[in-house]
Amino acid sequence: MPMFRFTTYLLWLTYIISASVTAATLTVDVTDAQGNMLSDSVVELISTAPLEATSTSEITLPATAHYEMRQQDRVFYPFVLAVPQGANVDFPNLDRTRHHVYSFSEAKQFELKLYVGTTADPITFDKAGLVAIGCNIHDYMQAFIYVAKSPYFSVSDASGEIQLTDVPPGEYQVKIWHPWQIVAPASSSIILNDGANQLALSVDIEHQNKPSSPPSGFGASDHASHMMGQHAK
Ligand SMILES: [Cu+2]
Repeated sequence: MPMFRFTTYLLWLTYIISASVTAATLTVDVTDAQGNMLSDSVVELISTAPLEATSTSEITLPATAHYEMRQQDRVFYPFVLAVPQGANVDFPNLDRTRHHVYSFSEAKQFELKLYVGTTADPITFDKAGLVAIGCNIHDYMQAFIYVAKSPYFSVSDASGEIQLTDVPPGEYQVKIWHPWQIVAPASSSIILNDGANQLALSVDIEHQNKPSSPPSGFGASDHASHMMGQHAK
């Protein structure tokens, strides 16, 4: 009996301690090798402590979250989208030109044949990994969907900054990815404490221009017209 009580007491103590733990936030500043702020980098935190891993798996996907890879002015937006594994992503076409969105990536192969407006069903990204998105009509159109294993991930903004909030304190493996990286950066590890945490990361990239729509009448839309046997716009 006393043993039982002691165990119960310990369980309660553990419960109280874990319940009192406040969430960590992490601010990551991402730069290239020259120190320039780098947007469109994905940072993902993967728990390396078994206890945290359990709690991570219990965290359900933000099912209500709406993920979207739109086509506007014959460009995909956003250029880099990060979603949790299992997310549904819509591909609305805001152009009057039809697009033919596809991916041949191992993490997800799909094809949305020539369409205008919103496709009927979203595409489900059920496998973690990287999905390169293209358009069959407009070769220069390109975007990436990073399907994260962990619920703790984000994409760096124009100032190269990433904010991760409500992360359980603990030890994490830090993965970083950028579409123009020269080699896959080695992952690092971090111990997140209650409250604010800071991290600076850099990725060696080969600078490129983000896909942008060519001047009206150039190549792409003419090509589309031929493909469809009619004027797209
Ligand atoms: Cu297109």
